[in-house]
Amino acid sequence: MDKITIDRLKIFCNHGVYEEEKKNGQNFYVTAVLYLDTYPAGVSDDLTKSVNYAELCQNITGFMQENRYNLIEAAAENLAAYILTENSAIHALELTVHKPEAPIGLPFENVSVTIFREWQKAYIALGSNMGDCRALLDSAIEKISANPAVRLLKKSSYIVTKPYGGVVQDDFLNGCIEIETCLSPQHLLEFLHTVENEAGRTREVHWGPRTLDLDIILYGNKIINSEFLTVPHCDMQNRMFVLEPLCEIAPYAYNPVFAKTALTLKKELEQCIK
Ligand code: A4P
Ligand code: MG
Repeated sequence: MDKITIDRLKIFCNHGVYEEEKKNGQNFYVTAVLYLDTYPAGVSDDLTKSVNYAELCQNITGFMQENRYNLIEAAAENLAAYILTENSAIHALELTVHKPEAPIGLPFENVSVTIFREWQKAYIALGSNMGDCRALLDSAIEKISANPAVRLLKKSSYIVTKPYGGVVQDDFLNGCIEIETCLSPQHLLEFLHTVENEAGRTREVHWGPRTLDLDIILYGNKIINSEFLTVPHCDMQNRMFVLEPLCEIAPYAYNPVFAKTALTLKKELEQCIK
């Protein structure tokens, strides 16, 4: 991907753990490498097709001066989210916050933190079999879309499905959405848990009845196997209630574990069920 680099933008502001730093302020420097497609601006010579870096420098300065953080990690994290959500042309960002005047009490040249954040496509499966299922799914999608770090791209129809997994319970209403997000997979999961909790979700029976279940089915081409998160979803290949809505909006969504598209997985599952 093409990039535009803003190198060491100097900003006087008041981040720091110590009271003196908050009160007196010091010079910080921000380096931002913006990853975007410069082709439309390159062939048209039209600023509106690119990122206006003069305006962005003003906005970065404003953000760093209007907000106060103890840590440069927090300044970088929040600034990255601000830049990515406010500038739709920027796909990814490498951001460095330098603090060369940090109160270390020893001779040193610089201290800095560098982070990389990007927009990624992800698929979320939605399910409900308690209460007003349709209203619960609609409200979940509304809440997800209201997060500035998420863009809703596509939404499947809802389908009524028989319970899967052996627990005797009511039928489910299932659906799937395609989003773009600059939240990391872990932060996306935490955010989805807050949306589940707001819908009155309790966790009593594994695979049991629920007001709202939000599962991350795919996140870019990432493969994640941590204690709290498995992506691609470890059972998506066996769940028609996931594959059917997913194929409606993204038949070519790719499962990097099986190296197969959603459509191939659905066809294979149909063969198994026959
Ligand atoms: N977790 C790990 N990977 C993921 C992921 N990719 N997405 C962890 C979301 N969460 C993930 O989930 C337990 C933990 O899984 C989470 O805290 C997270 O850290 P949970 O929703 O809290 O608990 P659960 O519901 O008991 O388990 P699980 O595995 O989420 O249940 P499922 O797999 O969602 O199955 N039948 C039909 N027809 N339609 C349905 O929607 N849903 C279920 C629930 C059963 N049968 C169904 C349906
Ligand atoms: Mg779940």
